Amino acid sequence: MLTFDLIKDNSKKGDGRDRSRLGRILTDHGVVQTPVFMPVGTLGSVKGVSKEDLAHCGAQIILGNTYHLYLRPGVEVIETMKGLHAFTAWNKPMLTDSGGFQFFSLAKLARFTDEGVHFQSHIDGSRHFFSPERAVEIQMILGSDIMMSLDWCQGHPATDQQVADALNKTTAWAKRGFDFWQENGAIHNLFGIVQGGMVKELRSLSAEQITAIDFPGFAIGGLSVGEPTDVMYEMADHTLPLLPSQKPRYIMGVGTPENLVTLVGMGCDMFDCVMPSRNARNGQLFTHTGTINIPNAVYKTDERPIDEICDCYTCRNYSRAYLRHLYKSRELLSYRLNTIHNLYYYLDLMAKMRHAIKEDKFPEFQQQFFKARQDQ
Ligand code: PRF
Ligand code: ZN
Repeated sequence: MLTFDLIKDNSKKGDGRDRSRLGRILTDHGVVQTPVFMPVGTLGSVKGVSKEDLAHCGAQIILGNTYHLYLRPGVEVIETMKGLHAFTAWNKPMLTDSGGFQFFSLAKLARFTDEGVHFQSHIDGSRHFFSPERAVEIQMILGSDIMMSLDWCQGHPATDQQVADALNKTTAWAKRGFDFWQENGAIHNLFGIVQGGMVKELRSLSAEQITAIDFPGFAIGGLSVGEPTDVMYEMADHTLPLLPSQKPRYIMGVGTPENLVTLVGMGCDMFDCVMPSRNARNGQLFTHTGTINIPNAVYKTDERPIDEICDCYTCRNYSRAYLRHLYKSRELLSYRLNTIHNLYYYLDLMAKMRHAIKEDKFPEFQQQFFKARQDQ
């Protein structure tokens, strides 16, 4: 069973503007220091990098996707291989998403009913069905340290009626998934997900219903689905204080470095996003003054590393000019080196935030972080 030690909670002091928190999540595969960023390894692999690369980047926990792993290689294979940890040789904590969001992003192929989701494989068109119970059962077989409830993520824009329907289904499914988990030994951990679109009243209602269930942790879903950034912040700011302070709070699929620094200040503990890894493969690299696009001609003979203050393997060894050349030549090494840098940047940013919170300097950290970008 999950233990969450809340080491520090700044919402309890000062003027309430800094609500950052410092914590530790204890799982069967080790400790996770929060606030934490989880690199995305949809198919049980963070694209382009090895577990040694991930360790160098400072990854404490990675995220896998139930939907993808269920379709390929299939639950039977992973069960025979004694679970996702043994299969992938990743022996640190792992979180799996339930599939709720994949059905949303592959919506043409999915049909939602009260019972669950009927969907067609994006690989071969075969027909499948996930009930909230089945989604938990599969994640228990995968052996994920933190499992997510099956939810319904409503896109943006949507009518209040659509948002309310998705919310009601999400609550009913959360209860069913939770009961199934309890009846089957309550092994590992199961998080509930708050929905409610961009409507504060519906966010409040969803938070009330989901937190009435005794999940070991809570997530905010349905954000960063096409709404403007200030609306995303408004919704997160509204919802985070409605979640119990003694349990971890996870905002799903968010976001940019700026988003992370802002949301940590609002009291969010966990994040995941494909951005650092996906953008690396597209040649967009993060630096402390903003992003650079490595194919740009200005880097043709640039001898500097991606970011002069970065200690990652890529920055310690390679020039922008060489990385540009690798990228333009579609060399496989380009994917690995760029991904190492971007993940190191994200994970180091989280480590710096944890340090600042510990030292009672988070507001100053936030200010400096945004100033370095303005000075560009
Ligand atoms: N639900 C689930 N996974 C998610 C989301 C969600 O709403 C999001 C939304 N940003 C990302 N991943 N289950
Ligand atoms: Zn670097």
